[in-house]
Amino acid sequence: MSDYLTRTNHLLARIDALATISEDATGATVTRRFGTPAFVRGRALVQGWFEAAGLTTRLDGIGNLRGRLASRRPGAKTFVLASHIDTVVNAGKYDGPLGVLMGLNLVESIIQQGIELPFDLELMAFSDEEGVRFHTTYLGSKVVTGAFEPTLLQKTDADGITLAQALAGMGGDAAALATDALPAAEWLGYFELHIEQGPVLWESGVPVALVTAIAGQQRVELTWQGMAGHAGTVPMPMRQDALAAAAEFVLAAEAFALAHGRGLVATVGQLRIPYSASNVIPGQAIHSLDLRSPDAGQLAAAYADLRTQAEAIAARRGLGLDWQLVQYTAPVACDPELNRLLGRAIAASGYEVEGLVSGAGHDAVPASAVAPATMAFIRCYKGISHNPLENVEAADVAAALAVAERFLLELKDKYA
Ligand code: HGY
Ligand code: MN
Ligand code: MN
Repeated sequence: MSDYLTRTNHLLARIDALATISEDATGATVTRRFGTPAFVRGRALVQGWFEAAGLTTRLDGIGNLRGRLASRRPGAKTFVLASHIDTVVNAGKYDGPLGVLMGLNLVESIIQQGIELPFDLELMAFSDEEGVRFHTTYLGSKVVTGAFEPTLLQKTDADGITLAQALAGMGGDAAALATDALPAAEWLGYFELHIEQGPVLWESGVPVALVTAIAGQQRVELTWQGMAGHAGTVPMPMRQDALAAAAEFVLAAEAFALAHGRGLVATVGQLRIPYSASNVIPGQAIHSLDLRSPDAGQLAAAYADLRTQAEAIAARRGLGLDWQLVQYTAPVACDPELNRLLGRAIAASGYEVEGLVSGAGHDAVPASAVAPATMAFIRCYKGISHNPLENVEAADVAAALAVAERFLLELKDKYA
């Protein structure tokens, strides 16, 4: 068995161990949202592995786990290897943790081989990439890149707990967030390994690919305000049914994205009806809208068009509409020079060099604002993600590990 396959089996065993830690006490599903006790337990397990590898670790104010391997070169800059350890609800095991534990395996190998790097390596396990709890993503990487906006501390979760309160509850430190940033001048680059979360590599049979760009996102919350009423007595033409209006908009968003081909995607993933009952006409409906495109112009046009359509639906049905932009992240291009080196590592490992655009957001987005950043995608089962069926083949992970190790050695030579 190749050394990489042996190493892969070891890190996949760690993935399985981490996956047993969940907010779901039955263990039937994997959920570790930012700041929850399950998240803290999972992070502690990973921190133990960081320390066993010989990394100097710390937990920063936003709850990121950070492990540093210092170079002997005076004044060395820092190259960051990272991904996230928070999850969505009822998640797969690999989205996030695979990148962190592959990064750890690379660092372990560098230490064991006694390889001297001309730069510091900082391995980061970000605390909140998904944004599931506070509906705004990249909280961990925004702190590290100096992009965290203090107003975010007042954001509340579904239980009315503010981010500031959540930090206090998990041992975080809101006062430290500004100083937890890695100064822009110290960054050498950023590299993230992540499952593709899409079907391209699965269909092509290629185990690993470089990422050329990451799609932009618009996350919106819509609140439809109608009139609750008796399901048996209010004639249909007199209703102001908030859920019917929301449903009409959901289908309009789907139709709009379908009409615009692969570039644009639109998703309504969350919807709630306050005070819902089977015999009550919904008076209010609140739902998300997640719009993505690699093209900033297409994203802006879709956002404007769908907002106009929503307002027209509300007017025609006699409802109020509150349209709140929760978060906007622009599309980003990955660094051409890092991709040149990563492409060389892929080719040298015997694989065709494929470049993919990521429809999923990643912590490489905030990182790209302060440093050259790129990613490598690992083939995953049918491209399924954000789903317990998420899976990888050990051979594909081993292939990506070999490529990533070659990439780090390419960087070593470049900065020697
Ligand atoms: O939503 C995303 O794109 C990522 O999984 N956070
Ligand atoms: Mn992810
Ligand atoms: Mn995800």
